Amino acid sequence: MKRILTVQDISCVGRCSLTVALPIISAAGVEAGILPTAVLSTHTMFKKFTFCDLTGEIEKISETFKELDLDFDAIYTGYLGSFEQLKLVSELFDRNRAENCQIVIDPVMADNGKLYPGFTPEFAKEMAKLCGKADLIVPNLTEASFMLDIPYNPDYDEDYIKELLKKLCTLGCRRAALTGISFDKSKLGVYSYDSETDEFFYYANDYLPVSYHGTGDIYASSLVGAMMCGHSVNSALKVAVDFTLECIKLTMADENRRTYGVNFEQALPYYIERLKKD
Ligand code: PXL
Repeated sequence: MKRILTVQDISCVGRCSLTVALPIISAAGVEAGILPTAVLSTHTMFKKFTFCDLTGEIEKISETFKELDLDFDAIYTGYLGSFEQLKLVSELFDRNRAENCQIVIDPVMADNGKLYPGFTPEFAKEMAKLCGKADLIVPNLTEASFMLDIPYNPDYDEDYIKELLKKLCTLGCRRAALTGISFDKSKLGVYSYDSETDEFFYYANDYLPVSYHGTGDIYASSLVGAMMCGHSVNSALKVAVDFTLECIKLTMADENRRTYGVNFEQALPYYIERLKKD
């Protein structure tokens, strides 16, 4: 069985970061090791939340993994909250990256043209440096724009996206995949570029006119799960688009839904079936 390590916070309620990554990766039949970077009562989009920083644990845990020869088939990072955490995670990559370990970075920090609370343009530039160490990064258009220090342009065309993807790979990562890309109002998907083969790839499924918090974490987690159970990167990018859409459909259909998160739990049986196909 493959084992991954995912490094991100625990938001106790709100369906994001580890409370999403752990069940989704487990559903893929992959062991999910976790390194919690902080414990919050909810994610930071709630009007009130507690925050307990675990930055001081990162190096100790990482060194202990190394001493115990615990290795990982992938290291997947999500929300990271400070410059210090970026530095420590960069060191963790150097220390805990075994041969053939895939590093996947979701540079969670912004959406819809705006940084999330607590993030700055300087942080985005440091995140860009961390992304240079990845095999695959999965920013949305806003995160990509902040990391490259260019204006956010939601009126893009295909040439613009291709150019952006090439620029993202000049950060040093092998592949970049831009999430939430749409060229017509009926479809939404992912556009990726592999700098080693010089190949682009686009896959889209139905676009639904709603926006729920946490879909990015669901996308990245289901992508890593699919990659770890034998899907090629392009096939895993597709699985994650289809699963995220299924989660959104179920959320829309839930009349009693709470005001946060996505009903990914009810879509897990779909994910398990979807993983059996290309
Ligand atoms: O969904 C991304 C995320 C993860 N963790 C925390 C967040 C957010 C987005 O706002 O606040 C703590």
